[in-house]
Amino acid sequence: MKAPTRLWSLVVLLAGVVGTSAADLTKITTVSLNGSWQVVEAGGTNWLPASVPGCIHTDLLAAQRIPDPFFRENEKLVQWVGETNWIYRRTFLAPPELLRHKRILLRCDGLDTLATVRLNGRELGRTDNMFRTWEFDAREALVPGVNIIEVAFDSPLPVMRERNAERPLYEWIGSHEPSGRAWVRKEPCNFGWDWGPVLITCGIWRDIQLVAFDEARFTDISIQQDHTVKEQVSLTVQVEAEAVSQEPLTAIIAVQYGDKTLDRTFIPLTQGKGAGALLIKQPQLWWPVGLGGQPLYDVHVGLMNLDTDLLDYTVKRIGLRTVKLLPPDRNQSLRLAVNGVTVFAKGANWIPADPFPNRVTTEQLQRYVNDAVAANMNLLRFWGGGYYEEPALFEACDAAGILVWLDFKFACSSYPAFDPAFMDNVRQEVRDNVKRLRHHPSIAVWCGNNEISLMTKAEWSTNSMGKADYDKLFSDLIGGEVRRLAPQAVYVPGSPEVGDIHSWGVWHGDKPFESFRELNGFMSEFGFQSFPEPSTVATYTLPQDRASLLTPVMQWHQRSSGNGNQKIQDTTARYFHEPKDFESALWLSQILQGYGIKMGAEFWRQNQPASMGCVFWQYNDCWPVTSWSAVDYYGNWKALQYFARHFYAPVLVSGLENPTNNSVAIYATSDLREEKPATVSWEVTTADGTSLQRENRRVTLGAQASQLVTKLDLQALAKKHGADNLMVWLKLETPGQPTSDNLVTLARPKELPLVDPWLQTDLKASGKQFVVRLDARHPALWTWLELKGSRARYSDNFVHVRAGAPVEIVVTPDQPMTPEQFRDALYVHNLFDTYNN
Ligand code: BMA
Repeated sequence: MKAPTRLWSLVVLLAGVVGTSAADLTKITTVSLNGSWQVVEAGGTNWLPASVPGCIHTDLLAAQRIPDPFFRENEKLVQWVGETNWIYRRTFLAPPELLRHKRILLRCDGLDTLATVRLNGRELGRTDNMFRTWEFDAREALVPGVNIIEVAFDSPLPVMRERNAERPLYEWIGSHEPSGRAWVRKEPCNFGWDWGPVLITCGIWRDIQLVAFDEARFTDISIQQDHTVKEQVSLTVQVEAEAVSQEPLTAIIAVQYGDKTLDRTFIPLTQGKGAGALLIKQPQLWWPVGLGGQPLYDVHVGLMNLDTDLLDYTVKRIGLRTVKLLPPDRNQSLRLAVNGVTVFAKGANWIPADPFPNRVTTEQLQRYVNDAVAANMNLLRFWGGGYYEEPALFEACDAAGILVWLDFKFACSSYPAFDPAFMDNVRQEVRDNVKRLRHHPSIAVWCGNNEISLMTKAEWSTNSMGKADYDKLFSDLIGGEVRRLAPQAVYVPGSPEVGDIHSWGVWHGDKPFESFRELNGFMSEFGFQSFPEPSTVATYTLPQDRASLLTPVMQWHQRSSGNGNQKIQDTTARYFHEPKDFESALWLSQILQGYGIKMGAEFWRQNQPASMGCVFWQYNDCWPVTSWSAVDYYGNWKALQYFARHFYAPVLVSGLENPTNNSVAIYATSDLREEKPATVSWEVTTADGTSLQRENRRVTLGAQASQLVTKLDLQALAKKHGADNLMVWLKLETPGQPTSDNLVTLARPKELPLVDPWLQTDLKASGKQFVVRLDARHPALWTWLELKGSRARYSDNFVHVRAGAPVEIVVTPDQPMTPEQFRDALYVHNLFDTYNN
């Protein structure tokens, strides 16, 4: 097609001169209906102010109609909210230019969940899936001037009860949780989970707007990459448009990197469809963090009529990469390969950051992702019991090089795959979300569900989902849609299912941490709980609730089956001495958790490629609670997150003790893509720090490999000083990388005859930061800083301090502090003083 000159100027315009603001120049009129609404209990008259996007609980909180559901056992007091039907409404002015359009849609990006939508009293439609994008024809119902929109939400509970009474669906649920959630396409963990409250909410949880146009608009844009020819990547951009008129349509496509337009093309659309190719020479590939950079390219797409009016415009930010998930073979586990390079996956499982998604800010999401990078993770698994996350979370992962294992939102329950209406609903949900998300380079794996294969048997029964229906839903329907809409994407029907492992013998099976070492593979879940820190516990307790770990309020903020708090206490007693008080017990549980997870993580890294993934359960929390998380609800790093920064470091020295023959194997592990010279050194001391033996060895770290450096035979030293008394201090130094330090003991920490470390603290203020220098006469294990009453970032924490090896920790308080205030607030703890000495 010959391009008129105006077209070329549009191309230039699209490809950078005005960038994304080109969207404002299209012939589509949008009117946002976000903002101030009102809400009332169905049948009532007492309208309260409401916010959109939002949900009923945050509206009731703002109107002071409910207490904070996180405080003590208040959750019980607000259960009526989830049982109630609610009506949202607002008025808005329809400007004349809106009403002049031929097609006017009401577009709802998220309605949670059973909603009836009315405009000026006329029903536009009903919804039954919070994960779908709903569009309704609004043209007939709109009037000039003032309009009233109303969205009425029914409680999902009656439907769940009714349908489950007819045909119960087997599910794993906690004792406070309602049955039958699988009947409703709503965030599964909104009904509670073994780390989350039962706060069944409703509302307009994403944007709502009117979208009006006369000629056409985009309905779909997909981009495929071809990496088969060296030094170039070709893109195939497929475009679909909805046309109101018969007029010919053209799409213009341009790809831009920084402010440089690399290629552009025009595609005439036939019946609203067309595809065009773009070529990128000398492509800069996107890599997971640690293996390379994260360059992002913008694909601009404009839609035009014969007069070259810009009808619609959009931009997709992509990264150039290939991803494969390679099946386990003889000596290698399931593993990811990005751009042909295998990746040892290091990460954790992401859960929703709040029961009320509207409370989660973009800044918070970015911080979580930055914190994952800071802890040397390269993968987050967005677990299947939550919701399909906001673009901001995917964008943060794209920019940071965090790979995403993305579960579709099905978890721990059998689902009614025998019900055609349910299947149709899921099909739409999958289409909406695959189309919305597939361009993100961070998404490495799409996964049908969490753990449903574990409850699937040949036939349906009171404790199983039938295999044929399982396959119909997860392989045929969801898998089929992913293959069709994102043919280059990796899809697996479930986790664990394709060689990944959920290892729960330790927490749910009461096995010792050492049993993590009985398995190799791609560990997509394993975990152990800890309490949040005292400042977080203080947010949901009164002093009397802190009398012990087992008070009713402490138990309420613990949702694991079995007695979770007791389990933490019992496990603490297996590895450590009894903590001297409540706060020490909280902190010690975090050290215990970090100690256990480290044992697994280091072992699996040592054993690559027999293990090629370590993704612990769980990264974050959705409320202040005792759980498996590494970062608590308020974003505080638990000890585990600091431990992860070390055990996930690109270059790691670690040990494997064998108390039966008093030996310690020393491993050096590197995720770097090139070989490196390194020095590994070790020193054996007694628990009071007396040096018994030291040695070092020069090694070549293999690229992306792990090696046994040496095996120390400590028989003689054990005989002389006692095996429990021995500590092996490891160090690995390699140019350009932080030093990796580690400590291995033959005995569990409680057997170590530790002495008072005589810890010395020195403070230096430097701008908004404080440098805390720690020095000790004897080993001070897991030394940590606490700023009472203030939140802060710590460059490290829970570190071992030894005589002659002072440690400096940089503390950045969230709010500025004077040196005096800092000194008063600072507490320095270590393992020794958690005990009654
Ligand atoms: C796994 C997860 C979650 C759960 C966790 C802890 O099963 O998939 O469902 O929260 O274990 O029990």
